[in-house]
Amino acid sequence: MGVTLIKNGTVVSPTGATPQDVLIDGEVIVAVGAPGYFAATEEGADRVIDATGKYVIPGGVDVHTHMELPFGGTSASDTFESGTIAAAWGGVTTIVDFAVQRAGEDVHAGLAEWHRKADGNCAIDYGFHQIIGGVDEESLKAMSYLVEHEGVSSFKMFMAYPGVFYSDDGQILRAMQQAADCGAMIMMHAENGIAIDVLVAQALARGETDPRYHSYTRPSPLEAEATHRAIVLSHVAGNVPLYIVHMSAGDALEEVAAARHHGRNVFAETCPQYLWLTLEETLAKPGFEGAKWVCSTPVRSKDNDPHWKGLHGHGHQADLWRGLRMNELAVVSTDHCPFCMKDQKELGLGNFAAIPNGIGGVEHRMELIYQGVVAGELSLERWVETCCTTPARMFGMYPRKGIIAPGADADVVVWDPNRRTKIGINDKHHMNMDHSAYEGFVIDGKVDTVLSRGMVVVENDQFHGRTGHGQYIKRGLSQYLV
Ligand code: DUC
Ligand code: ZN
Ligand code: ZN
Repeated sequence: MGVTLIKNGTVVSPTGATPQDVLIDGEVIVAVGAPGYFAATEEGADRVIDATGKYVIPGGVDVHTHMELPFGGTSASDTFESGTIAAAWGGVTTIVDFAVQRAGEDVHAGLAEWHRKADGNCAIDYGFHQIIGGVDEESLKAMSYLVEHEGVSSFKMFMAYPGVFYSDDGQILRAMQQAADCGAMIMMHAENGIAIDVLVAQALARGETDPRYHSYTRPSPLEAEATHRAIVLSHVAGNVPLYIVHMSAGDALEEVAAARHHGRNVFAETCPQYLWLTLEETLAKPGFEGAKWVCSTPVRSKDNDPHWKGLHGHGHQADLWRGLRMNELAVVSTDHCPFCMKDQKELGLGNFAAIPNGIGGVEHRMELIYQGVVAGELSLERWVETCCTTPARMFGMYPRKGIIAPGADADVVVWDPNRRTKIGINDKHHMNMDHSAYEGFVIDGKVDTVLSRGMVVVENDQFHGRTGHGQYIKRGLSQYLV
């Protein structure tokens, strides 16, 4: 790989956008200097990337993906190989995926299974969170072991999906106490799954089987209520750091904002689907097409959820964009959980509750949130902060990941604001899916060049990476706590 110089670009960090040159030696950024400062080095450099008129940003960090997740009677359609290649195409250089443990299963075996799936198969670096789907003495002990020895410092729990991943309040409290004890973060899928199951059964009994009922039976107050309950439990458990995943609703966001106002270590992420997609334009399409957008938490109504008008009378999306600006939402991830329509989503023909839950988006997060910058929803700095820097800090990977700085891994994206990206199955689309959730979206910007630990993996609209280049990242504790 040798020495790489990226010159004439504008380096963007959470604190500003400044003209700077970036010098890379091997896998690491060794210096960042004023434009022209490395001119003497240029001749001996192995590669010079001219970033004139372009932004130079840290590689994207997507801390919520599900490659090869067995779920809903099938498995997420991206392997670690196809999913990390698609991620690289989208300017993502680190993912954190979820190893799985269910009730009665061994946590160590679950983690080993995820290593088996990923090792040698990733094009970019990766880490793991651990899902705790069964709380017992063994799994509690394993949590501390994983933090200390395995580089897994965050544990996802579910207040939804009874009979699959669900934990009751007592089990959640117990796991939170364990996390508080070992310094870990609890990640929470906050939806009241017991109440949702009642609404689902009632809808099906009325013959309401179309995909749109997936959202109607998961109304936002049940997300807000679960968010509130998780916050209370985390307080009682000794103020364990709590991170609410895939937040979709303004009323849930209010709960996080209130906790943060009280100085609590309560955080939340949202995902592009909640910022850009609406029930009316996706799930509610005629026939079965809406199945493409069945995910949980659900895509919500534009402005008149039948159960909830939107906190400020303007629907949820405006609340979420504001939350991102205000740091009530600290991170944008994707919850990348792709399923094809054929043979996968089709399992729910005639029964929305049997449609595998998930949307694929790992390739498009940087693009879709950049479009928020173009639309005036977010600053350039905040784009980088929510998609690169904070995810790295939140989950113990900083400053190796998430920043352009001496000593950091040379995970770098050159971003061209003067070109466009057309998303769609016959346009930009590298995920292993037979459709795109963002078909027809046009982005006023484009991934130009992507480096993963100094290696050029995307350049000139070509993939130059290598399966197996990606390394496992042993993570430390969160570096984002107040
Ligand atoms: N939500 C999804 O949409 N898919 C996987 C799991 C989840 O919580
Ligand atoms: Zn979830
Ligand atoms: Zn998820």
